[in-house]
Amino acid sequence: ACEAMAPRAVVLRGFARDDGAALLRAVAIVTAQAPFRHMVTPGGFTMSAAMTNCGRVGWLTDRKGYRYDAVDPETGLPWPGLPEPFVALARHAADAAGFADFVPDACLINRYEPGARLSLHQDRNERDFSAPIVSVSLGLPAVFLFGGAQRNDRPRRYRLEHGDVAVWGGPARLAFHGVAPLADGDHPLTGRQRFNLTLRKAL
Ligand code: MD5
Ligand code: FE
Repeated sequence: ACEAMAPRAVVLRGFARDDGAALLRAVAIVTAQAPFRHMVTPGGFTMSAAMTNCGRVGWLTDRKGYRYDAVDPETGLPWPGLPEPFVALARHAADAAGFADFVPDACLINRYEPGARLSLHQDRNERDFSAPIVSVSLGLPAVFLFGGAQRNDRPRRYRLEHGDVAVWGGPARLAFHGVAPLADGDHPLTGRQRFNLTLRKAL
């Protein structure tokens, strides 16, 4: 099942459900080397979602700004490589959404606990906005807020569940978006947590 949010932006319902356990095992391997942490925004706020990365570069924020870096500032080590199941899923999902030959080089992993949220923002730190972004939801469901090109555009709300995969390309690639505060719950694979994998071509 495929639901269009906007031109060239779709939700593939349940696309990753059968791979959920394997993807979560890969998350555990990545986070053993690059632990989840709460980053600080340039404005000095600590983010409620915990984050880490894998791939050639990882997305960071601190008092100096937003950027990609090849080194994890917490460990001083390169980020762990992209797990093969992440790469395969991203390619297959992009393909199903009409983006041939998507090769991600970075994955931001977000972890939400009850109450954690992501305020409206645009993803603008990548070099090539023509590549899509593939987002995989695992664990507890969330309400995704999908706005427009302007911060003031009233967002539409989409419930994203375990195994749902969203692919953002075209004009939607630069839409404002966010995640509403996570409702409490208990998921058989993740407990009181939601994970989101955001696969990007950053370089
Ligand atoms: C999440 N993460 O659920 C979301 C999923 C992030 C982030 O937003 O930056 O870590 S990715 C949703 C997304 C990506 C790119 C474009 C659009 C949505 N969009 O145009 O709506 O943790
Ligand atoms: Fe985003």
